[in-house]
Amino acid sequence: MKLYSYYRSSAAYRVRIALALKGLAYQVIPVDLVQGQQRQHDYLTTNPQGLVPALQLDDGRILTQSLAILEWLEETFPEPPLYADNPVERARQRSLVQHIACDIHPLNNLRVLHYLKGELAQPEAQVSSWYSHWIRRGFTALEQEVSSFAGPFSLAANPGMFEVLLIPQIFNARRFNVAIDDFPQLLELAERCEQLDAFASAHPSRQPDGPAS
Ligand SMILES: N[C@@H](CCC(=O)N[C@@H](CS)C(=O)NCC(=O)O)C(=O)O
Repeated sequence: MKLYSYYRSSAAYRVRIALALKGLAYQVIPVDLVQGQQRQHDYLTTNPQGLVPALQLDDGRILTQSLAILEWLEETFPEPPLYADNPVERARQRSLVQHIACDIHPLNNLRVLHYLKGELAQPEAQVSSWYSHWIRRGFTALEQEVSSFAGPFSLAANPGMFEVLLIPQIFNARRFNVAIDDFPQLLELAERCEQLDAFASAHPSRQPDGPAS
């Protein structure tokens, strides 16, 4: 499989974590978002939406939208599972996943920040305040949710789809200097995940197009 990715893209980071948790090999095709490669003709034939990630399957078919890719991975490679067996638990886990993917992340996407800075002429301080507001508001509710987990991770003994989404969102918060020290349960959960190989290997600092390369 080929993953169209950018090292700092949190949506691509999600997919990298899930691929690693499931032990699947893949090749990274870097798409430089800062240089605008996502809007160039070549990439638009892969994903007309001009966003990463996109996953090209071994037969050439292409999947886009990280949640759709993650659900496909879960259905196609069920081990180890990233959701609970129980339908009610699964619905609760999907709710946490959507909280991040639908209610936090899209508000702080690169093109949204560019629009605020460019078309709406907002100064840097206002844009940072916008960024921080939506992360902190989301994390306030998530901090409460995490306290009801039955073990150290969302799947009790193991991380699941929630952590696949949470860790990249925490990376984004740190990258943009959002104050998150007052979310200790989320930070402890992140620390537990970051000690696992699958999470460590998917980290932006370990990507072929990352700063160390
Ligand atoms: N809902 C999409 C969001 C993807 C997305 O926002 N990708 C960002 C990087 S995290 C991107 O490609 N941004 C490029 C741009 O805004 O021009 C998904 O989950 O795949």
